[in-house]
Amino acid sequence: MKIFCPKKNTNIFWIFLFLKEKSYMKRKLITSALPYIHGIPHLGNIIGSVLPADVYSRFCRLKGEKVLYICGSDSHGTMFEIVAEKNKTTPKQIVYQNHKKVKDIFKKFEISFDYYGITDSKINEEFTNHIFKKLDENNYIIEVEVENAYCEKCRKFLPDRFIEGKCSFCGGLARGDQCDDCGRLIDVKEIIDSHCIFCKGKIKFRKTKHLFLNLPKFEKELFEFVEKSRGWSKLAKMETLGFLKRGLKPRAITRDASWGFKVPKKNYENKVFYVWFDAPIGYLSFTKEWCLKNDQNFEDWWKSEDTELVQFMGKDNTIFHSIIFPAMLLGCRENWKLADRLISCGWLKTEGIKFSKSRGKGLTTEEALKKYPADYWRFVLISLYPEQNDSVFSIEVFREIINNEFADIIGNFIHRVLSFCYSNFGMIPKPNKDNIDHPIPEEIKELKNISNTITKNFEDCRFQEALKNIVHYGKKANAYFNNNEPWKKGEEEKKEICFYSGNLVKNLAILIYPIVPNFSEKVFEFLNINPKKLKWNEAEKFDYMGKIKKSRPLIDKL
Ligand code: B3M
Ligand code: ZN
Repeated sequence: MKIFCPKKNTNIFWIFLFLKEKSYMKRKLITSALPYIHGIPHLGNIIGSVLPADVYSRFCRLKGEKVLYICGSDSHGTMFEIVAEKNKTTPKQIVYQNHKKVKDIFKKFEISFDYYGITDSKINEEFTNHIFKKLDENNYIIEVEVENAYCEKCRKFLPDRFIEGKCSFCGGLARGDQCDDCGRLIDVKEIIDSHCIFCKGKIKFRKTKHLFLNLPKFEKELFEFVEKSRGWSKLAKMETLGFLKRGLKPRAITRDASWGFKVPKKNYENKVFYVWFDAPIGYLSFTKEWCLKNDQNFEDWWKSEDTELVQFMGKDNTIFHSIIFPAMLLGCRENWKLADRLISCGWLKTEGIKFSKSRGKGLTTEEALKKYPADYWRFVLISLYPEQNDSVFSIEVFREIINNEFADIIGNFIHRVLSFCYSNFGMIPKPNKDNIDHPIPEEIKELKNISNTITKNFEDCRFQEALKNIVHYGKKANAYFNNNEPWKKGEEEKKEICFYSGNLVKNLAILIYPIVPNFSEKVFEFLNINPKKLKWNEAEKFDYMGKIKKSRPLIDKL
């Protein structure tokens, strides 16, 4: 690949390069909410956290940043007891059997984790105990006598998830401490007509002691943390400020259950940590596990100013990441890093209902991948990314987006240009000009501006907007090729149009790479470009020429 150097007549260029290099040095730790694996993830789980985090990780890597993208299976919680009971097996068995399956599905979905762990790990247990002990030493843990739900027929305390009823806010289905329909956290005592999910028996309340994280003690610090935060998604910020303004209450961190990490404290031997206590600690543990495997320094990632922590999640997970987990970390007084950016998104709905694993709603990823390749799903899901409002998925919408945008605009442009260049020159030809950068056709200048906007969209985690602009880019690129009618032109002009169009193909393939990496890699193959050597900023350049391969249509219309 031939590269043209910018004019080196000012110091500004070097200062710019220096700053750019510096920003490259910054480490980026990217996390996506840990999926519960009592079932197989559905499309809502993919769009809710792993896909946007993957798109962002791919974008940052292309920009040359040092990225560590971690995630893992959330393997505790009472749902496992329910599923195990239904399947006449143990939670442990369900966990390890599903962990393997889920990992495999994410792989097929081209999710580029640097590390995918599981919260039921030794290191996570050590971290959980450590953080608990620190919080306890620092007097942030209080013992509270509570009245908890008890089923007399089953003769046991019922953890939240074993209770169902009507949400007192919206009348929807409340399951445990959260309403599935409005997403609000609710006190199980406030659930209307609450009953035991095993025997359908009515629930009684009995006294028992639990450990609580004394959240009100963190109010001031948390306000400061949220107020000075930058680059959070609107949803994350709104939700968090609303929650803080309503005033914080202590939150239980233990449960009367048998599956989970045992609580290392006298009189609590028969209880386990609440899943939301050890799950976010998984972010630390997975980083540590990765560091051990890769000979890296763990503290660089979790205690250094030079690391930016960016966390992705669905909106129902926001408070755990913006309030509770930060309070747990602050309370250790050990200088743990808090999230720099929190990106939460709305829900992907189908027929007006949120996708839900436990209620068996929506397509599972397994089913989805049997129907169409991963890139098709990635394209559609990002196009529907519920950045601020919930969005609705249907197979008709899917078909429309694939046919009208992915196939007709992007795929078609790429195939037409490459076929034309191949049959005329066997290559992206060099135009007969001394300086390719001068003068640039007006249409190409406009496209350069669009690609700058796309870069900004990715930086801001506005992925839906990014894809919208990529499709717009594809449209404009198509127009450039069509309006210039190279097939009617003489040799010289034809060369110039093919040169620019070929570069538009390359640039488009770079811009869309974070969203549909497989697709782009096929385009790079036609262009004889090694994708491993590509950098994001090459998407603005018009300097590529060279032999190409015969292309073929990449996206089949549905
Ligand atoms: N497992 C919730 C969920 O899958 C939960 C996220 C944990 S992130 C630490 O929706
Ligand atoms: Zn019962």
